[in-house]
Amino acid sequence: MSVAVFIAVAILGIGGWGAGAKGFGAAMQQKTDAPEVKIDNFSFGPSTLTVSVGTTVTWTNRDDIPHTVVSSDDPKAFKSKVLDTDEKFSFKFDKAGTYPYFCSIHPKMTAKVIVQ
Ligand SMILES: [Cu+2]
Repeated sequence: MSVAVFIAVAILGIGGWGAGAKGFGAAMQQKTDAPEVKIDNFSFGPSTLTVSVGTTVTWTNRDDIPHTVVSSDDPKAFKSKVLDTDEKFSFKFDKAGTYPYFCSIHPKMTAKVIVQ
């Protein structure tokens, strides 16, 4: 094998691996039946979560500080109580749309759920 062919194969190999890994990630996201948003270090992760209609999303407070999960819409689509460390809040999204939310204790913490 010449050096040029070797390099071409190596580049193609890396490109193929990258595309494969991305496809795998997307497939994993769509297959998740019970998606979870982790609250940690004053942020929601992922900050944008896309789910299908009828999905229940669970938020878990992994921070050592209390947080809440409150819909920014009016009227509010959902509102959690104050979540202490490791406490969870779940909400089932029955209607398509974009659901922005925030933490009422730290209003700079914002994120959204997209339901399609
Ligand atoms: Cu908070």
